Amino acid sequence: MKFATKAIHAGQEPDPSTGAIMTPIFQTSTYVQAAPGKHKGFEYSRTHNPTRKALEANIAALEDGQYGLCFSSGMAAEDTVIKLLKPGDEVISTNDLYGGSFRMFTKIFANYGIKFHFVPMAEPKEVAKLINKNTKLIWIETPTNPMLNVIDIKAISAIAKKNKIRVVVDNTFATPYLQTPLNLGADIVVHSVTKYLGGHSDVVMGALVCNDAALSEQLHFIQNSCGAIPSPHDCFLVLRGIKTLHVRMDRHCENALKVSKYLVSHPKVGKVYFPGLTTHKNHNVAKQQMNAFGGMMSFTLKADNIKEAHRVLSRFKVFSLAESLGGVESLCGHPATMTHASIPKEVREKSGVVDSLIRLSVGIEDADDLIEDLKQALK
Ligand code: P1T
Repeated sequence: MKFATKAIHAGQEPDPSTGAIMTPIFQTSTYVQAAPGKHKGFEYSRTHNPTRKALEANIAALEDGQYGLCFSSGMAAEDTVIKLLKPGDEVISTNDLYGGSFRMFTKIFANYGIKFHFVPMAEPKEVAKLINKNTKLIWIETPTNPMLNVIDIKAISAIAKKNKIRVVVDNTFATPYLQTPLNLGADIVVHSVTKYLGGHSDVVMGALVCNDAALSEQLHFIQNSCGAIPSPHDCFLVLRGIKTLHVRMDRHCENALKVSKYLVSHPKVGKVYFPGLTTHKNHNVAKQQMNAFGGMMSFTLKADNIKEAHRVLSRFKVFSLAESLGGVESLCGHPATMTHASIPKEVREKSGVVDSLIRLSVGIEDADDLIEDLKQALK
């Protein structure tokens, strides 16, 4: 089945009791058993829920994976992956990643004896240098948040495979419509479903997808033991959101390309980071592993200071100043004082998160209105 058909149908059957075409919201915590242990596959909703099951099957199908698991947030999904590890284990992660992931690795799991190394992964050979017998996981985010670096999933997965190390890819920015990491050699795909999959800025959720039955059992064991599951109602909203994922992504990509070209030509703009520009450092890798370039971009101002960035941000009329991304509406943000405020200035600047960096989540409004808004905000 092709992507658009899977987005609408995968994991979903008309409800057998009524024929309802939409998967019902099974708003129940428990299920009646005919006798102890005699049930229809559902015992307790932390363990299994039919609405969640439909969504998990749907997201797995979109990622060309066998097994999907949904969580109460993207961070809860990431937390589950790191809980596969033991004290003494090491993780090699991209140095440019969502600030919340960096915070969880360095402020929570480092205290449990797990060691994290952060490297710029746009050059795969940087990863090979850090591998040792304790390395258990390579953590890729591509395109990265907020610098839009593109990491070669195939090249890094090949290095990992040789060393029997698992590769995790945070596919939040690309979505499975643009990139399927499992097909490129990754072992686990992570999503902040909150973003493009949900698509309407009304749900916080996370997901994992993998192809290995034993690994999926382990992840399900942690999901059930630790309990960070999403509500049936949120699962319904995301099932509904995903039905238009491909249509929304086409417009996000089209608008973002237009906006990036406008920014490149603007006299007050310094650098523009967008994988769709031929000047992007890894544009060729992006062309190989992505079907299109997504709706996210960042740019700097020639006047590189927080005051000027805040001035521009305060003038937007269509772009809303907000954390998050991937909804139908355009958002703008200031990583240095918002999503990446928990990363020390000298660390964030090394990966390009300078004081004037502005991140855009280009929505699916009319591109002319978005460009007009940028024009008046940058005046
Ligand atoms: O917010 P949550 O659903 O828990 O997802 C965390 C997360 C994981 N991975 C990536 C790449 C992300 O961008 C995020 C969340 N990001 C934002 C809230 C943001 O504004 O960048």
